[in-house]
Amino acid sequence: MTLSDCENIIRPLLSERRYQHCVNVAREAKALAERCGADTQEAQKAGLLHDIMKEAPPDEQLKIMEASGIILTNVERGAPKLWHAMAGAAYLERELHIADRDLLNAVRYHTTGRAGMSVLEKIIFVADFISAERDYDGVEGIRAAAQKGLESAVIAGLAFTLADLAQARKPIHPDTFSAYNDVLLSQNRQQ
Ligand code: DGI
Ligand code: FE
Ligand code: FE
Repeated sequence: MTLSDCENIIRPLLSERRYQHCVNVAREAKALAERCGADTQEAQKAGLLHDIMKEAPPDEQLKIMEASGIILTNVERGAPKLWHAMAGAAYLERELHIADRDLLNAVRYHTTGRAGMSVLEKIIFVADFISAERDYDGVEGIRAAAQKGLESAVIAGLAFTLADLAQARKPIHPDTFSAYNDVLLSQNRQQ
């Protein structure tokens, strides 16, 4: 599958604004991959595809997850914003017959992260936070962390999300916690 195949797949499924976000995430993912010696093609593909189900109706997202045997936890049921990542990976696997496990995981875990993320998973997680059009309060801090290294940026992104969710009294997915502890502890070990 080429990059233009990926563009053609997502274009009819997304608004112009969301499509542009995916193009920007792909561009950022390419830059991050170059800096850490990862596969730039894979990074761009995952960047283009990561939000493929973002604008699908919630009942369609639920249907795709159900069809692929995903049973939602209570936290997941109560947080529809988490669905597009799981539904996206399920859609890519079942409907588009993509078998690349690393790419599927990069899509599946791009919102929460998880313990034991691969380099590609970290790249997409970070690229989604700092893509060119992002302008939320705090984005500059995460961009600065990315200058230090991929792990620093993952930690900064997770710390931002955890604080934000707790502040808003929203449920926090266990994968978000495990990702934070895992990357933080493995980074401390390396220092
Ligand atoms: O799809 P994007 O908008 O590009 O970004 P995303 O997939 O990272 O989604 C961000 C949203 O997901 C944001 O509103 C916070 C929410 N989110 C991330 N982790 C968690 C979460 N929501 C809950 N309830 N729990 C989480 O652990
Ligand atoms: Fe997303
Ligand atoms: Fe995104």
